[in-house]
Amino acid sequence: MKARAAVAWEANKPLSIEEIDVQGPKEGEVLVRMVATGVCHTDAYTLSGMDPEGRFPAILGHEGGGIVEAVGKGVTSVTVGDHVIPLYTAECRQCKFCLSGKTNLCSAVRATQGIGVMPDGSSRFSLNGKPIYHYMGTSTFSEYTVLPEIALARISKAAPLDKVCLLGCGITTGIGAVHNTAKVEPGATVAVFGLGAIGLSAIQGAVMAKAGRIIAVDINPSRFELARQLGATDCINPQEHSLPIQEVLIDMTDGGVDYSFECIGNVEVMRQALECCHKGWGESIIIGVAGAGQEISTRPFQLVTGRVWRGSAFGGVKGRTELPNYVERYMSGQINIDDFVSHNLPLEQINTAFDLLHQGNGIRTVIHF
Ligand code: NAD
Ligand code: DAO
Ligand code: ZN
Repeated sequence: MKARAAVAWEANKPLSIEEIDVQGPKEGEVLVRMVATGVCHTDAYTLSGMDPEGRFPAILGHEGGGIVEAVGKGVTSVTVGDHVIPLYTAECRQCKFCLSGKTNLCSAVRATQGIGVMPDGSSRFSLNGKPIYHYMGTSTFSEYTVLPEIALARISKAAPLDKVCLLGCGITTGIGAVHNTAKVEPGATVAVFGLGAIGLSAIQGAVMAKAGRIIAVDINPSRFELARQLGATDCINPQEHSLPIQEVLIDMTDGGVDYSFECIGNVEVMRQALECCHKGWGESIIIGVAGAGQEISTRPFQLVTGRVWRGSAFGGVKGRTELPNYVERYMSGQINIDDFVSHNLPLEQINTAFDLLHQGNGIRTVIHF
């Protein structure tokens, strides 16, 4: 079938709207009609050429909401007409990772997903016979996309797809990192570095966890209003302080925070986020994705004296099992998504969404098909 899609022909070039060919779903696969998709910092990162897994030409996008159009042989967990959120972290429920009870990472389709193809090694996208790679196993910047059945969360049909698409990445990641990775407890002091969709969602997660103090840190002060509205108790711009930000935070919190979250992808900030943690027990969670080849550093004594460094992918959330409940929590007013949608644009204007992201203008643009 034909589909309108935004194709990334090469790194650092605007996406190009094309009418591509999409092959139907093979065994275990599902064809999804996308209704809406967010544009995340990670899409921009891959388009910049800094992502070691980035292959071109590709159809980017991983924060989508859509409707099942057709299913391949053997598919049992979704049916035509179901509303779904694509998962870049699949959940097969059978692999060593899924069965471990220790992680949401799943190995079932990981190897092929990482090189931009479906589990059988081929792509379902092409133009004039030339294959176009998948991206993160999701490729939500296409009107029609194909995913393995195990990479789809089936959600309530009552939920607006142009809002809950953001649960496909940013909002779930921030909330999940607080609950599943850090396990923030009531009364805890929390610092969140970077107030994009991820950091602002970590703030809402910290409020849900009943954190006592939530310190929001960003160099873009236009982010502070929403941070406060979501529950930040303090907002700090490191550029307004002469001392290193970790020292400022330690002074403010009688020795450091209980939990910090790095939601930027900056290795210098990762160090600040670790070092502002309280001696003996403070934990820092890395969520941001740093450029290829970059490394983190600190004095080992920071760890010897009890600070802990962790990382979190998709907030530790098992998508097929847990995402439907995130959708329900949005529907019942417990999760804020609406305030994160700063712009709505048609697919044809997707490059404007990348411009807005680079300008730090708004939180999330939602693309409508
Ligand atoms: P974003 O660009 O919308 O937000 C980043 C924020 O960081 C901005 O407000 C910016 O002003 C601020 N910032 C930049 N430099 C700073 C500094 N030195 N000190 C303080 N603040 C600074 O990005 P986003 O979409 O919220 O994504 C954040 C990061 O999370 C990205 O690296 C993205 O790739 C990553 N990510 C990770 C996962 C995961 O599962 N681990 C999932 C989604 C996104
Ligand atoms: O299982 O080896 C693996 C990798 C899983 C990838 C998980 C994604 C981590 C965060 C990437 C940014 C998401 C938008
Ligand atoms: Zn698995």
